[in-house]
Amino acid sequence: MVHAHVETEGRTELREIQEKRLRETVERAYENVPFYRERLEEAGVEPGDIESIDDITKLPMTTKEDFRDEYPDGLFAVDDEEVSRIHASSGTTGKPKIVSYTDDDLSVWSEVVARSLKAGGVNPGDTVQNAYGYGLFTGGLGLHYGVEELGATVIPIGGGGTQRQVELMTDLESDALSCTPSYALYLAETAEEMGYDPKELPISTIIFGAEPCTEPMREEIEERLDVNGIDIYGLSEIIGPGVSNECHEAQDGLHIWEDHFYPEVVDPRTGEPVDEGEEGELVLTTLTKEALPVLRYRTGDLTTLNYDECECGRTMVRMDNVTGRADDLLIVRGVNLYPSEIEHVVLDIDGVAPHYRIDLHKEGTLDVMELTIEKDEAFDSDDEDLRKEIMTRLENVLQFTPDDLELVEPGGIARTEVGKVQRVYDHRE
Ligand code: DLL
Repeated sequence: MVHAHVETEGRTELREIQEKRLRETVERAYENVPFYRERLEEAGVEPGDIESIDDITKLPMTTKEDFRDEYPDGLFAVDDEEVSRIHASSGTTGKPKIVSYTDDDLSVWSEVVARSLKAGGVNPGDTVQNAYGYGLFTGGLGLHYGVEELGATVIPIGGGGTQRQVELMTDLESDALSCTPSYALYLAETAEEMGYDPKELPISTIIFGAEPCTEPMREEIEERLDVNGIDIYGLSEIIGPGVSNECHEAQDGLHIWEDHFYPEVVDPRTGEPVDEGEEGELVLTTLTKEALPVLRYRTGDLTTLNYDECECGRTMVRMDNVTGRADDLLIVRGVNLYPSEIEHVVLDIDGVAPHYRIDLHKEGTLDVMELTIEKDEAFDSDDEDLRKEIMTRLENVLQFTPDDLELVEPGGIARTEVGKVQRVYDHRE
């Protein structure tokens, strides 16, 4: 069962929709955004040159820096009066990226989030407790209106206040929870401390996103709370949550709502398209956005596209779960490592809790990595054995071991109650 008929549309028909919408989007960007007109002219492209989807590669790419340079509204394609809502994504450095929506954009957003929820196994009539932060962050309001569009009930509790979340969830018999994966674990721990068995909580689905979640982390969430953990992906620059979502039937990749967002995957170093099925950086083009059309946006997120048929019947392409970003890459003593690779190895080991941090320092000219890992509640063996096992596995799988490995007691790593979790602290600058 799908939310919208187009989710099972034939690929040929879908392509026709995409082509028509791509032409309209390029036209809109060219006519209304001086930045895009200039970029297209530099590239020697006119809107009329874009006839088929394959012509998309003629278009220049848009980057995070372009959003920063055009701060606050240089990329907007409509007058202020037509803008119904503003959101912003706070980067760790510099100005936030400001994004805008017309009424129609907001309708599209609710629609794609409703599709996402339905794909994730949430149904009209269900109650969804929305624990994403409300405000400039797109998570809160994005999920909120999607739940309403689906015909489900939303509890707009927002982030934090975890004891209250647990109580309300129990009293109101919430069917689903939407939050970051790290918060789902924190909620499970809090429930335990309050004397609840997390498995007995009424929720059967968690719609998690906004930060990476490796497979061992997902298993931990599903097992601890006895839920289905469903991945929702999105980013402010494109719309917010609801660019793609896993279906509960297959739980094997996230269907991209391709009638609104056109995906490509490129080599992060060269920007050239990779072969089908190869990993690379996701590049997205909006196909219907009015206030902020975005051409070939380099998301920084690493994934692969899978055009195989899905058992759920949806025909829309699937992307792999995003477990890393091109700019997450750590270069430590000349070795290239993604934090998600370390997480994958470490969380698979018995005795380890899904909480860790990576600290990088300089000692003279040498990079030094300190890995701090929390022991699991059930762990009752020798620390030295666990330490050895972690080191051996890291060496065997990644040919890399940290300079210092510290094991801490359960609860020893600070939790993130609001916002996105931070696991890497690079003190080298
Ligand atoms: O995080 C939108 C969102 C809200 C998505 C709620 C899902 C749920 P931004 O703050 O602009 O928007 O951050 C976007 O977060 O480029 C990814 O790097 C990361 N991200 C988002 N969803 C996922 C996910 C929201 N499911 C950036 N898995 C993106 C991994 C994700 N990373």
